[in-house]
Amino acid sequence: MALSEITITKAIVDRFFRKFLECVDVDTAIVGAGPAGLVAAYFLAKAGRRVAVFERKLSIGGGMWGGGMMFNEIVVQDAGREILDDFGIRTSEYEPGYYTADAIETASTICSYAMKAGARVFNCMSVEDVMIREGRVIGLVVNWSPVEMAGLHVDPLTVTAKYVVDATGHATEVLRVIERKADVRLETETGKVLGERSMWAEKAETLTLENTRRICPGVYVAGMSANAAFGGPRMGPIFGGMLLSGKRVAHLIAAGG
Ligand code: 48F
Repeated sequence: MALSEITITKAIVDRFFRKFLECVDVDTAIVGAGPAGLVAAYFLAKAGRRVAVFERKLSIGGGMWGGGMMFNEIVVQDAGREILDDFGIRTSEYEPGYYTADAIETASTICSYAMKAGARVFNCMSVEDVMIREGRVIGLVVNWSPVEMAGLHVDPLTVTAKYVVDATGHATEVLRVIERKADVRLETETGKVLGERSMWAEKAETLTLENTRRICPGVYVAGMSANAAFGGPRMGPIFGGMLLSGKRVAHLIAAGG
């Protein structure tokens, strides 16, 4: 049988749009496919929720791939290791309470589990705005990242979601848009993003979990974004807090939002 380039083209266009149409109205829209976003996607999809993840970059994984300073190993503590065990990711004890895992195995395996559980990931899509009705975020405004990068004047499209998770890492991008454009007070001390503090791994790891919560009607924060929102410190390449935060936000949403 001769291969037809046109059939290949039609297959890609047809299948992509079918996939995208299934995700224009979801239960949970997660912004950012870093460790927190992907773990959240897995546990929510496993709980039967319809989940779409929007990732600006071509590659998923966020800050995981590079380990610390491009040495592609990550470190987790006991509780973080238990989550890696759930995914069948190999860990190795370095010293009591410190385990290492290969960053590439970790990123690729978590993403694979999330997708096989039913989550959809849209890479190269940036979230540039939100939709708000009566004080509640009800969806996202998305555009192709290359449009954003090239500064092209192209209007975006929209997706609706019962819940949005800001898992955008250090930048807290969804919250920044809400802060800038909406009349919605964030559930922080000042009603605004408090901003990330300097590196303090131990404190940050505990705070990440405490800070993983609803931040305004319709929106949850997870991962580094949660710490940045509530004025917590950064933690560098120890990833237990990120993984646990993803699991916690999924649990909060699955338990009834
Ligand atoms: O930064 P990232 O990995 O966030 P995380 O899951 O994990 C943080 C750690 O990697 C590390 C750390 C500690 O362990 O401090 O930094 O909290 O992943 C965030 C992802 O969100 C994407 C971004 O490209 C990255 O892959 N992202 C950010 N803003 C947007 C976005 C946006 N507006 N639209 C789509 N994706």
